[in-house]
Amino acid sequence: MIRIALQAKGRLNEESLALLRESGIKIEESKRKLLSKSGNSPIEVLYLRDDDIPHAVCNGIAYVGIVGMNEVAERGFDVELLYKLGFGKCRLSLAIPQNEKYENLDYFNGKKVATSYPNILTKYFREKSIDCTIEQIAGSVEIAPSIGMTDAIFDIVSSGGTLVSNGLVEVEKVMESEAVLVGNRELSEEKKEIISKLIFRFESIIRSRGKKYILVNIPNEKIDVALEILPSMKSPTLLPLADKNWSAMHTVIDEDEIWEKSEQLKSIGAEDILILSMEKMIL
Ligand code: PRT
Ligand code: ZN
Repeated sequence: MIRIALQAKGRLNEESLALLRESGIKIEESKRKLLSKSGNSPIEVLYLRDDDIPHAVCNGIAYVGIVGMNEVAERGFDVELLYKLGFGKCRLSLAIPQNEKYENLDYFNGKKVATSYPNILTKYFREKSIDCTIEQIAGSVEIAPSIGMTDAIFDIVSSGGTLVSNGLVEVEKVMESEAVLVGNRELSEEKKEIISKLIFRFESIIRSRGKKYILVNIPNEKIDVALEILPSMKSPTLLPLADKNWSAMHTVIDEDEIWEKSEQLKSIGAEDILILSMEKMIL
């Protein structure tokens, strides 16, 4: 049995559960339970606050966990980084009031910074030889400068909207973060095997994100040009059509390229372009 720690509620909860569900792991969706067994796999889910996940994985209460890289770095527990999951993307940045003049990191010498991530920031300032006072606060970090508590903040930024609405401007990006799968360092071979199967499923799902399946009919004399327009994982599948002068080409493309590639294909005489969603990409 593999116990996986997930955030009980919050920004990572839904996508973490979706990843398990898409991996074919059925989990009872009772919100009040701390521990939920899968009905069809040797997996149980332990719901925790994200702050507690690195510790739970490090001491073996859970064998693996899904948590933001920022929490892993802040807590400092020795866990193995198994896989980057591509969601919950954000950055940890230093921000100062908009009306302040900023040239470089020396700005922070002798200043006070509010943050919920004191360990990451202490390490950063130490490496950069900046002498700055760090005020640890649990939440609403962004209001600290406006109430005169600190000169600046160090916090998670995603769209940047929170900074703007609090009259702050981002001046230094200290680390990038995303949700990661972390593991306990002393797992049995049997558990490692179950986890590597889980990672294989996660990979197949994550790889297919942002990709589409394209089917297009091409006149045979244009196949070479179409191959240049549609490079693919190996090479596109080509199937003859009933009309001997035409072939169907199937391949995978990036979602952002759909319109540009479709227009290029149309311009060389391609017809009947179908774009389909992709669920999993197993290589
Ligand atoms: O209750 P629990 O302790 O489990 O949850 P939490 O409140 O500590 O964390 P939660 O659910 O807010 O975030 C979980 C994780 O999501 C974080 O540790 C990050 O890894 C990741 N993440 C991704 C974010 C954001 N994006 C994010 N934008 N976490 C927080 N924010 C907040 C940020 O603190 C700031 O207040 O959103 C605001 C900034 O957003 P923008 O878009 O305005 O820049
Ligand atoms: Zn938290």
